[in-house]
Amino acid sequence: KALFAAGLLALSHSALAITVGFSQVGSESGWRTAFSEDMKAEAQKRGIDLKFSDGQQKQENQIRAVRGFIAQGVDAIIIAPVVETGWTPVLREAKRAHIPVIILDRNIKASNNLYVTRIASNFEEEGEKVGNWLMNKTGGKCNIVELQGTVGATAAIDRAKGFREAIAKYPGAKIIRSQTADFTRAKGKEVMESFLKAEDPKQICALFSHNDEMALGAIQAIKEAGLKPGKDLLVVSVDGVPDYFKAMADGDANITVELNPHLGAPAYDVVEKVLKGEGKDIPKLISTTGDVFGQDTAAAEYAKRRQQ
Ligand code: GZL
Repeated sequence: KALFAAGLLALSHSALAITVGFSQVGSESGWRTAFSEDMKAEAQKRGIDLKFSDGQQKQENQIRAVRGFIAQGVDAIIIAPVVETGWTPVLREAKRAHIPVIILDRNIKASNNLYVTRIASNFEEEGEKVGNWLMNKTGGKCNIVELQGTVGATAAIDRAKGFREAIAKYPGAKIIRSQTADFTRAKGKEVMESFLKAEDPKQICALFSHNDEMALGAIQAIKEAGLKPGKDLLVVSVDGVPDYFKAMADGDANITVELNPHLGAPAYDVVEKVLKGEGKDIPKLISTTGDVFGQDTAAAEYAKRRQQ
């Protein structure tokens, strides 16, 4: 009898547990892995059965994973899309299967009746905040090289846009080189090396990197070229990963705009609301944008973050 009761309990428990399929971009940056860890930890905390899929930065892997979640009949699907186009067909399949979809972080070009909401930072604002800081620091006179994020990713498209808007009114501010380094540290180093060969390094006033990971690679290249990053060549970026706070504390980088990696709680709040039938008044965009952090608080912030 006890065995039977235990079986029932287990059954009822599993019946109660929400199953969520999460299709993640990949593990290209420290920010991305912090985001993934948060999604797993928060699911664990809430007793949510999370099916996690790492897309290795390829959209076809992400779409295949979403199709798998639909076939498994998960209760909800969460997608962190690598690029903005190409999502409509698979989102329609999820809709036909009556599985709610939530978009996290980067944006997609698809009708917003195909997903419940998007939770993200305002990437354009991030680019503007970096541009404004740099113009204040340099009095609007600066030859800038730019490491762009993944081609087709709204984080890259909009950070580039916001940065350009911020520097547009300064005729002395010029972007003299711009190239994608796919948000990774290795490519960031590689592309920065090519910039330093193509230009007279003494003519480069600043590096604007779309994320800290690429900036950390570029800092190595700047040092190997015999220059002092953060001094001879200003370094400004986005994300706020611990290693970058260390670089700022060491004087090798100047500022970053923090990007919140803790998207688990707001995402699962939406899932739980929708599954209880309370999803109708959820806004189509839930967005927060981080603050600018600099060298003055870097050591303290680093000490706080590396323990997390
Ligand atoms: C932006 C996010 C970017 C991070 C990078 O929200 O999509 O992707 O800035 C990551 O670190 O690769």
